Amino acid sequence: MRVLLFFLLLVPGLGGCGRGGEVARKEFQLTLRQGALPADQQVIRVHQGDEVILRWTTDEPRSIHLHGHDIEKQLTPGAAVAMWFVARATGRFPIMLHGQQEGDEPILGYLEVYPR
Ligand SMILES: [Cu+2]
Repeated sequence: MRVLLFFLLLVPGLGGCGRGGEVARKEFQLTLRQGALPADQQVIRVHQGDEVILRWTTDEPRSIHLHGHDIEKQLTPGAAVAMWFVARATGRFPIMLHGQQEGDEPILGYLEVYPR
C-alpha cells in the first residue's frame, strides 16, 4: 500500500495543464536615442503567458509607460533599466513617452501579445 502511494506521487504530469506551446522567457534590448526607438525595435511580439523582460537604455533622461500592463519607468543615461512582467492579456499595447510637454506623449512602439 505504501509502495503504491509512493508510485502515484511520482507519476509526472498529473494535475498539470501543459496544453499549447511552452511558456517562454523573452528578452528584448531597447535603445532609446533622442526619445525614439530604432525601427527594428518598435514592435515587440510575444505570446500570452510568456515571461517578458524589456531591457532599456537611453541617451537622455526619459519617462516611459507600457500601457495595458501599466508599468512606468524612469530612464537615465548610463543605467540599464528592466521592465519585467508576464504577458497575461492579449492585444496591442502602446509604449509611450511621458513627462513631455502637455499633449505631447509620442508612441515609441507596441507590445503585441498573441493568443497561445
Ligand atoms: Cu502612458
